Amino acid sequence: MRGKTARRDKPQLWAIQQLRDAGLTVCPFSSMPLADVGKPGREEVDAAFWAMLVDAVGAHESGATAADRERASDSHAAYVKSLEAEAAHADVEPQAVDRRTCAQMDQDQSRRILEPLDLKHSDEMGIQPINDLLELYSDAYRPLDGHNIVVVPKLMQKLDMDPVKVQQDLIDKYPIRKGSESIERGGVQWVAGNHKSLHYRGNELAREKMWFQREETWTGPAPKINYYYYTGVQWAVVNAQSCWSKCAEVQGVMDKMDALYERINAPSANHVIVTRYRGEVKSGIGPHFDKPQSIAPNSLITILKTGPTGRTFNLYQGEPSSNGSETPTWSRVLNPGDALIMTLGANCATKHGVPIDDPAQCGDAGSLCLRTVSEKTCEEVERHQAASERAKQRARDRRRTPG
Ligand SMILES: O=C(O)CCC(=O)C(=O)O
Repeated sequence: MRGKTARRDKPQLWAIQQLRDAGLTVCPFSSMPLADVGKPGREEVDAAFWAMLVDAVGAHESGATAADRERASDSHAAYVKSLEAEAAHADVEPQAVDRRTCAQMDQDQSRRILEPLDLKHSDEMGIQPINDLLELYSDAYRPLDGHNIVVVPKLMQKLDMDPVKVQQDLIDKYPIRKGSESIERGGVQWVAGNHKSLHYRGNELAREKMWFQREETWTGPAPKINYYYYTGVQWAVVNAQSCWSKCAEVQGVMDKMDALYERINAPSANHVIVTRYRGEVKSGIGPHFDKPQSIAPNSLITILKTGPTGRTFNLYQGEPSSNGSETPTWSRVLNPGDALIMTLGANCATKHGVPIDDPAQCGDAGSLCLRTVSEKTCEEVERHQAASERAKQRARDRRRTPG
């Protein structure tokens, strides 16, 4: 990319993605974090980022003038502003985009991200671990023909884990942060669906969550945060993530799962999201696929079902109908201890969800979802958190003084 030849109004996002894929986390010219390009609804941010890059390169070329440097400085400021506006938007805009448009943008954007990653290859890499699981457990099966997804009934019990006790101990031992209660950075805690940092486009989530990573968070000489990007994730909630060595229940599960992953030659997971679906409320998760931006291409995604009650689990193929509704191609109750394990490729080629059943018919349930995801430095996370806070403050100020 050359400053005077690249068009600043024609973002070449693949070039930025290539730098990120090569392991670069900041722009070598501007020192700004290299953007996670191509997310749905980020066209403005992406365009501002690209313009900043082109101008920054221009300002470093021989013969650059004071005007070139000034332009670079202006576009740097414009990029920072666009990030802040985006962070504010995420919190204050209620239902700005309808679900179907969102789903379509997700699909389109994932295809763009996945093409250069050669997902077919990554799915092929995943065949062996999936076949190994089918061989290890005679009752394991593929729920969808032609996809690298396997269900292993009662995997937790087979590995000497108790899915009911794991969930109950997590509920009994750790605090839950609700509404606008503060989150203890790096502490083991639940975050309620009504917590402000879990709101998605102004709506409460119908489930509760905990986040864990393999390594220490926020401490040590070069602390890192394992970051899993999903639609609606807010920077503030990253503080709720802790190291699983602080939580005997998750540590116990991960010891067993590490050994299993090693046996089937799968890259070990470094990130776990615990979800609780309360029996007394309508709780679940709609059809979705895990967003691939931050997930290691050759890795597995494992969902371990916990809690006292089984819940229906749906797999979907194909596009939603014209009214946006989606019909599952596979639908079955997954019982406590069952595991559903899939390659990133299979995840992206399908959708999955836990339908919002009639609460009268379903009790407390939950899951642990294991992934292998990217990492960010704590400074990067703090920069994003500060920008997001500033933007929220400005949005609040604007609401107080309209016009
Ligand atoms: O809880 C489950 O069974 C599914 C969880 C899930 O799909 C997710 O967290 O993305």
